[in-house]
Amino acid sequence: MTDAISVDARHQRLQQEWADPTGWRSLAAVNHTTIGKRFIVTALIFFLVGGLLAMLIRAQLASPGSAFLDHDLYNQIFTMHGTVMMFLFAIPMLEGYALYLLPKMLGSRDLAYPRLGAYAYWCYLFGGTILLVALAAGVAPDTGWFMYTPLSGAVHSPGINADVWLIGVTFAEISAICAGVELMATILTMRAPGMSLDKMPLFAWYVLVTAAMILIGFPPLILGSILLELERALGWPFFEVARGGDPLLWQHLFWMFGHPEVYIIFLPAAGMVSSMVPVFSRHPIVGYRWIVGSIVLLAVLSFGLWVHHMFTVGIPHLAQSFFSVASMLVAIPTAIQFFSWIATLWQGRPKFSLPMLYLAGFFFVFIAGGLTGVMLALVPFNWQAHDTHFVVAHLHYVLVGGLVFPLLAGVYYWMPHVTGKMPSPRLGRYAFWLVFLGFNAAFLPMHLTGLVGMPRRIYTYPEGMGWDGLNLLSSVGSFVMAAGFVLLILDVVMHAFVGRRAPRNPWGSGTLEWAMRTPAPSYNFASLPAVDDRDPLWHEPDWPDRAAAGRGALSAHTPGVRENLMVEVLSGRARCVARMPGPSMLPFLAALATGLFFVCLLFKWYWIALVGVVLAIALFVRWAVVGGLRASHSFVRDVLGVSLDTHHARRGAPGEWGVSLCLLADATLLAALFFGYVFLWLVAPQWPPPAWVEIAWLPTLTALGAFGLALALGALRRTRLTRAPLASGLRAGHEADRPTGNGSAGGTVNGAGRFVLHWACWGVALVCVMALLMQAPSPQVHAYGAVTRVLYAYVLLHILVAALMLGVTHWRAGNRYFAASQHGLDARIYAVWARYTAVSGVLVVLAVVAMGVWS
Ligand code: HEM
Ligand SMILES: [Cu+2]
Repeated sequence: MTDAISVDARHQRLQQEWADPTGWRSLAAVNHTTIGKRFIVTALIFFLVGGLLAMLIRAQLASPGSAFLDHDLYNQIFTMHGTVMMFLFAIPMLEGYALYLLPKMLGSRDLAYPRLGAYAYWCYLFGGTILLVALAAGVAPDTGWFMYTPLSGAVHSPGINADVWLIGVTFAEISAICAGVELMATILTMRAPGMSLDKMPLFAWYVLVTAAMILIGFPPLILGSILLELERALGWPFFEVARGGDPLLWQHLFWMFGHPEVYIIFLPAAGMVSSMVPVFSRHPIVGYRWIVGSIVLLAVLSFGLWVHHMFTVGIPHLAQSFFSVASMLVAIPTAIQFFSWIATLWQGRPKFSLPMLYLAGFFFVFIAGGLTGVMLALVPFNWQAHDTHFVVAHLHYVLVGGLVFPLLAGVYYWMPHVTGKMPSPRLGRYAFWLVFLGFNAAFLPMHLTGLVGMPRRIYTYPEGMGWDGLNLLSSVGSFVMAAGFVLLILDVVMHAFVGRRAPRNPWGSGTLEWAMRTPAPSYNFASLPAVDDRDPLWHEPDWPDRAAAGRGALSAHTPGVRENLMVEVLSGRARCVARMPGPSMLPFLAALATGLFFVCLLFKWYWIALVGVVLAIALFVRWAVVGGLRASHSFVRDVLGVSLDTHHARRGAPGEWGVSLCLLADATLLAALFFGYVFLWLVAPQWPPPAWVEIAWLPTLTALGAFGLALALGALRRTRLTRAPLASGLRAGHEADRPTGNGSAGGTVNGAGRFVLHWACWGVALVCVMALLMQAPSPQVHAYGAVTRVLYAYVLLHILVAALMLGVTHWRAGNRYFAASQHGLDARIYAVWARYTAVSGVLVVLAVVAMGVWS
């Protein structure tokens, strides 16, 4: 049956099934190819904005005493340059590449949560727009991209500028967290059959580690932003010394994010390098396992280094030595990767195509940045160079070397994939030399201006400091570099239209993204043949033909249904068939509602903000509840000779992965909050003020009891309030057919009774935590009251969400015949959240009691 229809007919059908809507309905698009491209194009626009701001900076600094920009505007410009480049260009650009490429490299048809990907995109776009509008209105943030308190506090930055940063960036970070969840779940569960973890392309490993780092690295900053906004808007003094706070808490929270951020940017770019080097060496990568080990090590190390950004704030010497040594250790895993790349080139027969030229630029520039990094890790040197242009030079060698050059190599390498056209080697070469020479002319001199004492973030400088010539050179260099970028963009855009038609797999790559027509079809693969090698296209050159002819998994196509294969995490053995959601306006609308919430916060219209929250929740619930498949859709499918269920029926469904990964990020946020609690306790004097501490035993103990009960109750195993036959064998598309044979009374009573107990648990917990929150000391008077209230509010929020999820589970169990409810998936998802809520609730309550008892 599989070969019954022609390759082209199969292509047509699938192309239609998976294509995104057009016209204004394209707002509903969810396909990863579309979302990835949107991310990339939007990030490119932000790069151009950031680059324009850089040009303004360099124009101002070109000569001493320049009056081109005044100090106020200059502050906004360098802050926005850094902010735009880091949050709106670097991270989203890499996410865009990953979202576009990964399913194709993994032999999958889409990402695990197509609609979440769309929501992530809209959050990113709206968050970034808030920042750009503020820039145009002249109220952009102006306290530097790391927003140090107390400068960014209400006293020293009274305007709306700092709020724009806190709110716009947090909005954009929601997008990053969504992308992190999306990418991690996809890599772990959705691959071609047989692709075990150690046969994944290296790029997937890099992105897997990066996604985990996003989930662990971003929450501290999100927390910091929430706290700072609470301080600015409501006067809760987390960072104010006079009222029991500490400005260094901000620095810790910021750099717990900020240092890993550098690796979050570098790793996917290094992943691109690891994808290209073997292709152009015509040799498999040398030391695959070493590379995997080194990126995991790099990720782990990077969470223990943040204090090296704070060597000058007055921390104990022992701590300084520790963080200094740890910082230097990072050179080891980085070097392992470099040696692997060099060894691959050495053993292969390198071919110097255009992308290789850019990779050579990466090698040179990034290593130079790494070396100045080791210099800065030496504490005495750091004291000298801190906050000078030496640091500006270092960070650009690392960022431009470690990110921009690999990215440009990637642009040329994957351009045929996206456009179906080949780039021009000639223009690309000119562009390279302009960018490369311009970059070095711009940033090499900054090492020197820094060493002779030019501080960063000054809008002008007097004549005769010995900085004039070097600064002029920097400025000229940066304009040459800008010309290079313009040429490159022109080249790519032009050749996308008039370029030579690209053959299939033009560079002779071994990975699966090239096993398809170009430009890529909406469904990626007509079927998924098994994979048993790291470079399938080298070892099984007929893989693409087998896929196209339907000689792999999922070749039987049911109209109106998008199917994808889920595999076992380690072995890559086929596990079940995932039914993927199609286009929907809900992600767009939900992001709009989220945006309403954030914009209202910005203008302090708290009542309307509440409307935004309610709207967003309503849309999310609709998204989760109504979009669900009807029970009659579940069926068993024969895949490569094995029969597989749909995903609902098995543990480890996408929904379970989704909540668990969200909770990973959530737990890091709580850990950061505990860090703040303990930090203030240890560092701030008189903390907590003894007169304030009073333990309200009744609600405390009752809350503990309720959480304990929630844990003891266990899962809602029986969620079917009425029984329906397992709908195996039923054909899809009959949503209306209600299973006949109504449930036995036993099932109903059992199920309903369980629900009542769960409801009671959350009801009691809610009342108790509410009481604790109200009784806590005033948040405006002392940081102790403020932190305690934030802790309780955290628990309260989780209880409310648990109740919401319980409501959804309950409703679906009683009213309709949803597949997720039938197979207990709703209950499993709810159980994950409920357990987390109970455990975190216990921890919070105990932490407050502990501090009360101790002091
Ligand atoms: C396109 C070429 C670029 C040029 C000419 C450039 C130039 C500059 C200059 C002169 C400064 C120092 C401003 C000051 O301290 O007064 C700066 C700061 C900065 N740049 Fe760039 N830059 C470029 C690209 C990038 C890229 C690609 C990134 C990141 C991906 C980046 C991230 C930053 C950051 C984070 C700061 C620190 C901002 C702050 O101090 O708050 N830059 N840039
Ligand atoms: Cu760092």
